[in-house]
Amino acid sequence: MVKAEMSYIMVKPDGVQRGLVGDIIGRFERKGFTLRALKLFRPSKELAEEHYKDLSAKPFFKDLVEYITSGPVVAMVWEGNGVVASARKLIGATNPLNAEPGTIRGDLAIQTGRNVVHGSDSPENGERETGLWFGNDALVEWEPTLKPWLT
Ligand code: RTP
Repeated sequence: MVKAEMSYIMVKPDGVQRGLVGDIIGRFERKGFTLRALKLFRPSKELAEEHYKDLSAKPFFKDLVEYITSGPVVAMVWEGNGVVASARKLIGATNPLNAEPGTIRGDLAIQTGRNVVHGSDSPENGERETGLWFGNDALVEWEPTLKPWLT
């Protein structure tokens, strides 16, 4: 069996505080991807640093970690063929001012440092981030049998 592709998607603290959780989750649901895990919690500094470790040399790294740990996030795993690239399209450009209208950031944000949502940038990072935020055994196995036209 071909291993399903997974993307780690996270509503960042500004998205939670602004009441955008339902809108953001709804976009992935309506697109047709399958939700495999979801939780609301406030991440530790260590978890945020590990998640963004590839950016640790960037001048904005400290601010980024402070932002991500400033309140609860909604952590999710979404599954489906091509979900990583598709989620990046749904999310839009890193700088929300450059993000197309119709994308999450294009519709809902104006600052790079407060861009409301994260999505894995490769299938490999989808696996890595899923393991980091959930541990693989927390994923819920289920089939969307009522909507076979989406699989
Ligand atoms: P993400 O990982 O959160 O999905 O974002 P991304 O791939 O679109 O962008 P990336 O380059 O990986 O940057 C990660 C997050 O760091 C913050 N950032 N701030 N102040 C700045 O110049 C700056 N650049 C990036 C953003 O929150 C970005 O989403």
